[in-house]
Amino acid sequence: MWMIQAMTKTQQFRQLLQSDRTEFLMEAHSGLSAKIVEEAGFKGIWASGLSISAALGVRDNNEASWTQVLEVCEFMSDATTIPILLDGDTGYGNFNNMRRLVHKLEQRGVAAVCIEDKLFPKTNSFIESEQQPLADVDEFAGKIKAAKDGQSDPDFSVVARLEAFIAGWGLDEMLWRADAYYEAGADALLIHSKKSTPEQIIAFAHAWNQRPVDQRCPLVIVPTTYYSTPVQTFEEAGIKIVIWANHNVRASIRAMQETSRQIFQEQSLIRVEDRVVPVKEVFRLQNADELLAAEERYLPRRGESLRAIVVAAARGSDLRDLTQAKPKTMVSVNGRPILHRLIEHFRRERVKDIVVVRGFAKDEVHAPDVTFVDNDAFETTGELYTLSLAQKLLEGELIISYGDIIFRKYILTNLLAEEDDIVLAVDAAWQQRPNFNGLEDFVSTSQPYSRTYGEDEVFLTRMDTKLPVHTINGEWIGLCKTSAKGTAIVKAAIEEMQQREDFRALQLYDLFNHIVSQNHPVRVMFITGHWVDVDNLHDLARAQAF
Ligand code: SPV
Ligand code: MG
Repeated sequence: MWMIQAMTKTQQFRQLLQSDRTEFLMEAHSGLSAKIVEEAGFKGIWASGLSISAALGVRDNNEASWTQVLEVCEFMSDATTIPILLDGDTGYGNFNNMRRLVHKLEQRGVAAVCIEDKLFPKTNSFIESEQQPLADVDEFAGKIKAAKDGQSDPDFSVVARLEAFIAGWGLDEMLWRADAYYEAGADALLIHSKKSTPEQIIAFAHAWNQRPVDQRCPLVIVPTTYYSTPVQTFEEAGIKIVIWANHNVRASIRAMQETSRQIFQEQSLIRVEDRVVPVKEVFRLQNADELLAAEERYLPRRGESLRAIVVAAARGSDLRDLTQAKPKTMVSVNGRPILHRLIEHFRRERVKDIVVVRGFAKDEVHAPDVTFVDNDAFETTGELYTLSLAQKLLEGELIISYGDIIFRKYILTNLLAEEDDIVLAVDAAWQQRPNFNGLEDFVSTSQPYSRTYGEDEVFLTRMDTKLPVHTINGEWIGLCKTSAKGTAIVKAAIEEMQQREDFRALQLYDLFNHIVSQNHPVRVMFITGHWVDVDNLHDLARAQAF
């Protein structure tokens, strides 16, 4: 079987060093700029000391600690798939600091490090360079050796950077040092020059390339000052890698200065908006879509949490003294108010957002993390009016529930699993109810309940407290589930019904009958018992025994 093995970043860097063409590294100083470099098409990144320190707001004098630089490199490495060559200054100390640096860089996915033959703390090569002392050759060679001996990945590269030209020395000093560094194990040499022409580089390359192949390594250059030199010149000189060393930080400084200045002066974003990338581009660079997809996979589904609207405005006067000072939804069943039992059922399922419309003794209706809506006209209005007060909250998947019911958990579970737009839980065993009080929501359905054949096709035809007995197929238990589309149908129905003069007196069965009359199917999910609505002391006794 063929396996295509992706190259490691260290192997990729080696390939750049061994390329038969001149290759290019582009500067980056952060995860964001590194990503931009990769997207532009570069095969490698120069993690510039100048740029990283500038972006951190400090000088290029080892003011940022080596671990702070390492942190930046880690972000850059995480954000990209191409190799990073870190500008490791002087290695942040002696041979011992150097080998520890290599160890940590390997851990963070950095492919190579470049160290320069100066003294810690270093100064940028373009600042008073001729007063900068160079490292002792043997000390620096020892540092290279320690780095090479310290690496665990055989493909990790160490680039030795020669600063003799920068410090005012000539070709001989350069070549002598170059031989020593190569001898110590350097995988490449970075020849630095601050001239505005490439003459020093060309001269060095020319002399270096006279060496037998087994006594020389690839050359790297940084043409910041001799920027007008055509790349072809470097190619002809046999330069392997050209580093564009600081142009992203310089570009961003210009862009940030202009933008800040403009916004400050104009106190407006109007003329700036089109000159900056859209926020969407920021999200794209951050790979925000990947997180959204992962959330789908790993988080409880966002769209799945749904709302319940509990209609609980009625006093429930048949409960007599028990509802003297509080509504029936707050009457305790075995020590806990009915409302609290209901809410617990809801929350255990995916119904997290609970709205309670209260009316009678509203101050006695309480529950944690619930949104309350008040029907202060509860004495003269019906259930539909109560529900309509939560009209604005009618959106998305929804449970509409009475506030005085107790039921077995599976009823809610099964109802939530239904996929129809509007589904009612209907008790087919309604006749086993021990007493009737004239308030039952009886239903007629498209076909009667049957244990033997599927109920998928059973729909509501009518709901009322008064129905001819022979047409009754069950009793609605006060639980209705709607899909987002079903909720919209309910909402529209309420809006239409609000035009009716008798709207304030209407009940929930009027709502369902209206919906049916509009030819919207209302599905029936049959159950047989396992619920109680607490209307009177009789019901309460049954509920306590439940
Ligand atoms: C850097 O980019 O930090 C360098 C290159 O070391 S230079 O600034 O040209 O010295
Ligand atoms: Mg530097």
